[in-house]
Amino acid sequence: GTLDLEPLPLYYGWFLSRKSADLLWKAKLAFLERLGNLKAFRKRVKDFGMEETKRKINLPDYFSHRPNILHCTTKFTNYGKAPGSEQYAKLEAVKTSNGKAFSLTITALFVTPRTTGARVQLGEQELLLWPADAEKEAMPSENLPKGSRAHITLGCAEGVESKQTGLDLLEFVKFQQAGTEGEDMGELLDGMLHYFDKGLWMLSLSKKIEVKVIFSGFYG
Ligand code: 2AM
Repeated sequence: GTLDLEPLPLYYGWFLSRKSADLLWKAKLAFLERLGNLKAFRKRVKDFGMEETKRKINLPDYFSHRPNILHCTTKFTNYGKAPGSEQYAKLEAVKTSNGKAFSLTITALFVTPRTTGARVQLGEQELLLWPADAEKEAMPSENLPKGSRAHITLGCAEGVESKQTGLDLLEFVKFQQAGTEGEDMGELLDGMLHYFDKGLWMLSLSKKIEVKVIFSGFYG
């Protein structure tokens, strides 16, 4: 078919509408502002390469690399060079979903010494677009649920690539799979804050955020 002659995108994913992106960005800023001012956080910043401080920590500045377009990557195809790219592009769901609108559910926001992101809970329809090996590729020795890597990168620390956000999310998932919900740090904004080991913070939202998205390839 003609598909063989068409270049593959850099990646496929769901792209947030302008309105949804603004909403999520505001939620992120509120979270970072509050977390950076929290005593419990200011006391646990060793993994962030900082010293305990009485002053507010500027987390929006710490995550200095901000994505241009908020999106949830489904498959990084690297113009066809990444393993499994052709197969993915040929999936019936991928072909029929191009340019189609979806709604994604965000259940949590998280911060690690490397990245900050939003956890995305995929529904049945969305899972059809999720690569079968996404979690295995990231963590070959683990058996993590399909879709558990799904996220929206909201920022990266200096020198960190955005790919890291999904890997960081899987660190939380590993804890949760092992039955560890982290240390309860109480309520923060519209959720419950949990601290896991090694600078991993997660805000589980009591009211999930729904975002409007369009599925498509990104060519860069
Ligand atoms: P992200 O999905 O965590 O933000 C372009 O680089 C996009 O593809 C980014 O959104 C990035 O990370 C994602 N990406 C880059 N390399 C990747 C890889 N090897 N596996 C999965 N996603 C990757």
